[in-house]
Amino acid sequence: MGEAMRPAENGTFDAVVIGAGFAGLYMLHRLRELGFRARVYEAGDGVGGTWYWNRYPGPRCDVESLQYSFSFSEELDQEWNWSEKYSPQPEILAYANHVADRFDLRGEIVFNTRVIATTFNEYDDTWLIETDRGDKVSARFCIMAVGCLSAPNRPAFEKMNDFRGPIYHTGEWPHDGVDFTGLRVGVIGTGSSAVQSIPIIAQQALQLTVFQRTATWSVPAWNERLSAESLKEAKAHYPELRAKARARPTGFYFPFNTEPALQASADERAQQYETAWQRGGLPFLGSYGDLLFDKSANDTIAEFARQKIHSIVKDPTTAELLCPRNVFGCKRLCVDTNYFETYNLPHVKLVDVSDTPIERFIRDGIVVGGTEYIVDAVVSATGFAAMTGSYDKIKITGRGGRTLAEKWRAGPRAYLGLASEGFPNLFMITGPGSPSVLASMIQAIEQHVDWLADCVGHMRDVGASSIEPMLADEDAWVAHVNDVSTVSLRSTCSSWYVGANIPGRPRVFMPYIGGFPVYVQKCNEVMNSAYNGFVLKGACSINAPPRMRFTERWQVPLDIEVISPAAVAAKRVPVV
Ligand code: N01
Repeated sequence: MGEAMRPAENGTFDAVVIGAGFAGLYMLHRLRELGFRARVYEAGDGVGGTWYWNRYPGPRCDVESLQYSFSFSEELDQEWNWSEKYSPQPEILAYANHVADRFDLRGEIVFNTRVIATTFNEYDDTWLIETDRGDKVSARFCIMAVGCLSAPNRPAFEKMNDFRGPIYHTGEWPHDGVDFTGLRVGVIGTGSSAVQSIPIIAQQALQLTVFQRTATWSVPAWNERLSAESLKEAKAHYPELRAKARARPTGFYFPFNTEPALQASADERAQQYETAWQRGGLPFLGSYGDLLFDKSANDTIAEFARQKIHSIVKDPTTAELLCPRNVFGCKRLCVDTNYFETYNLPHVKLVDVSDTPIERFIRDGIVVGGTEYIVDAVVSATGFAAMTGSYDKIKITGRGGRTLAEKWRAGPRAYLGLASEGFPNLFMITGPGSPSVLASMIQAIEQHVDWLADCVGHMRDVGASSIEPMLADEDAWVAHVNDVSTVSLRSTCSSWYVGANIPGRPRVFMPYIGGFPVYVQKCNEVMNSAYNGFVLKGACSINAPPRMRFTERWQVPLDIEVISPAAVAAKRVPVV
C-alpha cells in the first residue's frame, strides 16, 4: 500500500497501530492471530522504525544481536543468521523486513502516511484517527508504537540559515548515503550516534571537527563476525538463553557480578575491570553490583575508564578533554569501535563547547568563542526528544476534550507505561513509566505487546467496550517510578532519561528503573487480578479470569542470583 496516489481511507478497524517499527510489526502480528482487523500507519516507506531512519555511518545495536531480536518464534530464531556480534543497521533492517514478509504483515500496513491526530469518541468508545494523507478511520483501540527515540532534537543555533553546506541529523539520514570524501566535516554531539559515526566519517573526511559539550563514557564493543560454529552452538541453546534473558534486570543475559565494588581490594577491582573491559560492551557495568547506586563505588570504575582514555589518546590535552567527569554510566553508556583512537588522527580535532557554547553558524562554518571552524558539511548528532517526543507530534485528544500534551505538561503520566487515565483504549508500547530504554528494547516491546494482546483478547471475551487506568493507581505508579529512580545515580545527571537534553522540558525520570523482571511481575499481577487498577466498561463478567494466550512466557520467577528479595526490598537492582 505504498502507492503515491492512493485514495484516502474512511474505514473502521478493531485497532489502529501507529508505527511499523519492531513494536508495530509485532503488535500487528498478535492482533492478526487474535482475528482482529488492524491497520498500521507508518510515516516511512518501509518497516523498521528506528532502524529505518538511523542510516548515519556505522549504526549498530549495542545489545548482542543474538538477543537483540524477537524471541516469540523459535522457528524465526533458528532460521535467521546474524553475521556479527553487534550487527549493523542494514542487517537489522533486513531482519525487520524478513519478519514483515515471513509473517505476511505488509498487507495491513499503509506506508508514507503520518498520523496527525487521534480523538476519542465517548459515545461509542472508539478513536478517530486522522493522517496527513486525508485518512479518517475509526478503531476501538489506538496503539502507539511510535518508539522512544524517534523525534529528532534539532537545536536551533544562531544564523544556521547562513551556512551554505548541508546539515544532516543522524536520526534522519539520507537513504542513499552521504559521501564525505574530501570534505571538512563538523560533528555536533558526542552521544551514541556520534560515537558510532565519528570513526567512520573520519575515514572519509579531509578534516573532522567534533564539537563536544559533554564528554562521553564509552566501552569497546570488540565486535566480531559470528562463526558458523558459534551460531550453531548458540542456536542449540536458544530457548534457555531467551528464558535467562527474561529473568534479567536488563532483559538480556550476560555474566554479572553482584558483589559490591568497595568490598574488593584495589588490585582485585583493577583485575575485574580489566577483564570486563576486554569483554567489552554494556556488560562492563556489570563488573560490580552497586556501581549505579554508590558514588564511591562508581568513582572506581570511572577512574579505571579515564585511565583507559589516557592510555589510548596520545595528546594529553585531548585525552583530558575526552575524560567525562560525571557518574560512569549515568547517561546511556556508549559502545564503540575505535572512538577514542580516532582522536589520534592528525585531521581530527576536538572542540570543547561545554563552557563556551556554539556561538553561531557562518557561511563556511561554526563559530565558538570567537574562533571560526571552517566546515563544508555538518552532522547534527544531537539526539532525540526522548520517550514523549513522538507523542507530542500527534494531537491526542481524550475524554472531555483534554489532550495528552496538556495532561503531560509537567511530565508523562501513565499506568505501567501502558495507558493513561482519561485516554481509554489508547495503549502505549514501551511508554514512559515502563523499563523500555533501560531494557533490551525488543524484549521490552514483546512483553508489552503480549500483555496488550491478551488484554484486548480478554476485553472481547467479556464484552468490554473500554479500558482505562484509575487515577489513584496511575498516580501511585508514577510516584513509584519516581521513587525507584532516586536510589539510582542515573537520576543525578542531565540526560535524555530525565528530559534534560532539551531546554524547557520538565525534568522527570521517564523509564522504570526497578528492573525488567520486577516490572513484568507487576504487569502479571495486574492481569491475574482481572486488571487491577483499570476500569473495564461494559464487561459482562467483571471478575472473569483473563485467558493468557501470549503472556504465559513472561511468567518467569525472579532470578534471585541477580535480584534477591533483599535487593528488591532495598530497591537496589543492579545495572538498570
Ligand atoms: O543522542 P544523545 P544520540 N550543543 O542525546 C549533544 C540510542 N542509540 O542520538 O550530553 C552542543 O545521546 C549532547 O550533549 P550533552 C541510545 O540509547 C543507540 O547519540 O547534552 N551539543 C550529546 O553529546 C542513545 O543514548 C545506539 O551535553 C549538543 C549529543 O548531542 C540514544 O539513542 C546508537 C547540543 C546527543 O547525544 C540517543 O543517542 C545511537 C547543543 N545545543 C543511538 N544539543 C546504539 O549504539 C545536544 N548536544 C545501539
